[in-house]
Amino acid sequence: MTAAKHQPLPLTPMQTEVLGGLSRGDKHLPSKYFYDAAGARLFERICELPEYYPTRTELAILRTHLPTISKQLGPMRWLVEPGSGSGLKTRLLLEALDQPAGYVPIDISDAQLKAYAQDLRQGFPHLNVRPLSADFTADLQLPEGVKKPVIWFPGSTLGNFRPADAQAFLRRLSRWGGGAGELLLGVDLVKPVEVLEAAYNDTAGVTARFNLNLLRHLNHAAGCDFDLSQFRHEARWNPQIGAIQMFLISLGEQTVHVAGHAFALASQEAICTEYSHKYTPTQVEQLAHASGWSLRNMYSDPKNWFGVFHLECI
Ligand code: AVJ
Repeated sequence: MTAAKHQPLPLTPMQTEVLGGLSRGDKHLPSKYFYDAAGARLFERICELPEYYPTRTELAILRTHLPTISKQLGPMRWLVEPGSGSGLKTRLLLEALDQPAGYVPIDISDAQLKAYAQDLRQGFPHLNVRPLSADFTADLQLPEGVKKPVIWFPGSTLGNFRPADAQAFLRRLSRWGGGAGELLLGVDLVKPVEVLEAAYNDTAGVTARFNLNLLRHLNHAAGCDFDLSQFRHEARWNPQIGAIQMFLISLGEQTVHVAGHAFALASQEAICTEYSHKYTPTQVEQLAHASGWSLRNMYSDPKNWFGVFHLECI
């Protein structure tokens, strides 16, 4: 078969998303593509940074309150984790649960999921691990027999959703396993802007590398030609929407290509790469209520910087 040279190749889903985001007046790139292997390693380093408080704060809350949470959940529960691989936090929860019926990690990357499940079986030889390879934001079917699941969504990953999407996602979760489950939701809370901005502008520059790595990943995986030396990292609090936004700022006038399509960038033009919404406890409760959940308990740290919300299906 001969293909005419000028005929464009069909676009991959990733290229379609990138093209869509760069075609907007306010340019965006999808934050889910931060996490290639290098990005995942950089994120692990972010979690160790002195400025990045969420991971260690959530861990401290769990260490303090897991005995209580476990008692309230009761024995023989299924634990379901959309987006598997929260490592230590999940291990602590599994250790605290009273005779868990099983654990269902859900991830889009089948290879990563299998490796994670194998690893986990080593540490928990008696645990029934049932990995599910799926897009957890789409409709999905939990394994047969998983009823009244305890859904575990830590790390303030919910903050990456725009509020309307967060609501739709929580609504979907309320129907998993036929409904009437419970949800343990970790959410980063509103706090002084200096603390928030420092967490995303660390002095060691790891977050900057994490942000720029998105371009490197897209160059490899989506046929782009971003010149990483022509962008700088910026993160700032957006008070209108209550979110930290990360940007890559074009250092000069330039043209970038995505699968043969050209995009002009003005000097200082910003590409938004991530939203990290922060909530007050009241806002979380309202969001939960609007999507089929009611609050059983909220656990926090002494400074109220992070919340672990125990929700139950209405
Ligand atoms: C993993 C999405 C919760 O928003 O704080 C860390 C990702 N971005 N530093 C966050 C992130 C920059 C993180 N989440």
